[in-house]
Amino acid sequence: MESTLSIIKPDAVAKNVIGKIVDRFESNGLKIAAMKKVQLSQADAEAFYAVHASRPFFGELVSFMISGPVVIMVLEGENAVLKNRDLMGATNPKEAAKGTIRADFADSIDANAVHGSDSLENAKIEIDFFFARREIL
Ligand code: RTP
Ligand code: MG
Repeated sequence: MESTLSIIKPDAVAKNVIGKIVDRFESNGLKIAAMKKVQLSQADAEAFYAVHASRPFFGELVSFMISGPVVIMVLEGENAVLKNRDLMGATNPKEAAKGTIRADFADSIDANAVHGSDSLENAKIEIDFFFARREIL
């Protein structure tokens, strides 16, 4: 059993498709072990995406992530990290495979609907960043 972190980004929350995205996870064998709606601060977003701090898109990424509320989840299941990445599709929705969350709900490489941990190691770090043990059930 693995756990991974998922974020429904501000664009998808604004589009009112939280339920449709959660359904993709539940329909594909992932369980919602924790879930909360949060308005990230600039400091939250900068710390969460610190690995990208030197990238040219960092400023845009941070301002996009704080442009409205997000929904943060811990997903649990077999191969949860990879399964979530497969369900999400490619970073750029134009390149995302048919039927993936980004192909169906994302508008651009910035407003790309969801975040998902990219490794088991990062999943643990990201889950600890947002959730206390008692919030994960
Ligand atoms: P995420 O971390 O949000 O799940 O996305 P990802 O792994 O598919 O992509 P990553 O390389 O980690 O990049 C994080 C987010 O930064 C934005 N980005 N913009 N303009 C660009 O070239 C560019 N590249 C990445 C995307 O919003 C991406 O989700
Ligand atoms: Mg990433």
